[in-house]
Amino acid sequence: DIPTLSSLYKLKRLLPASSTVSGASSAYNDKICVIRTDITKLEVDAIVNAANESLLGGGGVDGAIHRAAGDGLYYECEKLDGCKTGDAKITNGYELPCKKVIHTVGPVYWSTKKKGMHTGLLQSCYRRSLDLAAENGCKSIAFSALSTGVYGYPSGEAAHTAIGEVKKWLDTDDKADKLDHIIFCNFMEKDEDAYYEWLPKYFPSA
Ligand code: AR6
Repeated sequence: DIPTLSSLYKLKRLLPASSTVSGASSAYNDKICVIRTDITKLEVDAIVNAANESLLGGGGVDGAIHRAAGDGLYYECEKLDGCKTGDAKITNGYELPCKKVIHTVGPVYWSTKKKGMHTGLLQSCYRRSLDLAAENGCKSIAFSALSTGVYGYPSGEAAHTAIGEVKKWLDTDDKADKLDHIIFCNFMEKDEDAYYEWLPKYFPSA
């Protein structure tokens, strides 16, 4: 399947002028996009952080988001009383170019897999994040590849679960028409490759 590039123009408008959208970036059905870039640079309404239960920052994308957002984000997170795995909480974006940050806590792959809970928890992260975005007036949301770094989720399995759950939400949720752009923002090539494999299976090119 060759993905359509019909809404690459729209996607570029969501990015700062200085950033480049590589030719490999693709847009699906005008609503779903996959890109590879630093999520802290995106001028979208909401970016989704792969946080931990403390919500007080860490390494990986969480560290990058807290560094770029500045202390204001930390102080707001301190008041949130943490977040359970599979759940999500929303804050302002502070010095980030996005308006809101949705902090969700993905499952640690091996420990949750032993209990057969990994898929349900990762699905819940995507669903809760989409709910919060729609409930808070966000029209565009960019997801980092939740749980695929320190938390050890295999890229292909994570992409399959992420895309499947987003598709299900779009097909069934009353709030689905509130979101105009859902962007899967990867950082590593292996994760981007997984999205190219799975996206056309759920969102065939128009
Ligand atoms: N922009 C976009 N994606 C990024 C960026 C970035 N700037 N930096 C890393 N990634 P991880 P997890 C990708 O480890 O597995 C933290 O310490 C990265 O390549 O950030 O959910 C938290 O505090 C990977 O694909 O999150 C938790 O303790 C994806 O982001 C723990 O790590 C997620 O990798 C959460 O682990």
